[in-house]
Amino acid sequence: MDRILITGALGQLGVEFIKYFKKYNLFVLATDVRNPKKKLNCTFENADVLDKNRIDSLVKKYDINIIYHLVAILSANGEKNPFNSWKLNMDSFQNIAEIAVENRIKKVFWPSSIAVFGTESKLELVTQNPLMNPSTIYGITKLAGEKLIDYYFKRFGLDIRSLRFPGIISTETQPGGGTTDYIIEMLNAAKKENDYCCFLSENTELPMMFIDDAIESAIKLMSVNRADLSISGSYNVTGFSITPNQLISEIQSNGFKTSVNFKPDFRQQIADSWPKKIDDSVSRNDWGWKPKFRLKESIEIALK
Ligand code: AKB
Repeated sequence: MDRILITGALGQLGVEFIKYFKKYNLFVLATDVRNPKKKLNCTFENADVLDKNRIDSLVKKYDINIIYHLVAILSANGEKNPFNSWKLNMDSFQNIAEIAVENRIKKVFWPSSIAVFGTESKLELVTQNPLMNPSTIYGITKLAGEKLIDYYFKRFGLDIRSLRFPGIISTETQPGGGTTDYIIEMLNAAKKENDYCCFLSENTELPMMFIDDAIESAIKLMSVNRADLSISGSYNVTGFSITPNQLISEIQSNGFKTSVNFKPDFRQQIADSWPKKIDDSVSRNDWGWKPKFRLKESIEIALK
């Protein structure tokens, strides 16, 4: 029986993973440095993943055999304090890897990101293995993590599985400090009939994915035989691509009024170094990935 530890459990992905696992009555230990604002439907421990001894003792105490390690400082926040971002993103990754090896954890899920790509990655349609020159410290930590996944698998047989997530559209928990966050901010502004000032220019195209697809993709990847996986780093996945202007049209066609003005800031440069579209055919071929939620449907649900 799987006994799952989720780190960074109160973030955008964590709360949705908890909901998913609880549907199947699995044991979940959620950890975070924050305390939950409302009661969680699972065991919770306040714990800092940088404190290796504490996480190690929780893994032993709760007899954990699967880890979803979701802690990260995202792209835009990362640029505000790159040293701190490297420390949190990499030291937490290393702690989890060591704990996983020492406690014979069956499998680890760790999200990578489209931030691993860069201006040399042929951004119109980014394939699985292009040249990668990430422009942010966040992207650099994700690329370093991808290399470590491969190394730890060959060196210790540690089974870490990973997806390069695009922007995630969630309705319950907000993202924090990312470059793709504009999409949720604009949707929320439309729902509240507020004006919105967009930090990316109107035609900036970026790949996105609806939260249910993000969760499904991770669960599916975690469930297949390792032998079927041709990639030992991280897989491309995507739902659809969208620009702020297309989002405005979608919001309006759902009957909402929007008043959006554009004031691109430092995040524009980050977005300009990221893919416009993602080729996820290797995921489709290796483990049967197929998104369920397309652009129109995702925006419609997010506006409810
Ligand atoms: C970000 O914008 O930093 C994240 C990501 C694409 O990894 N949402």
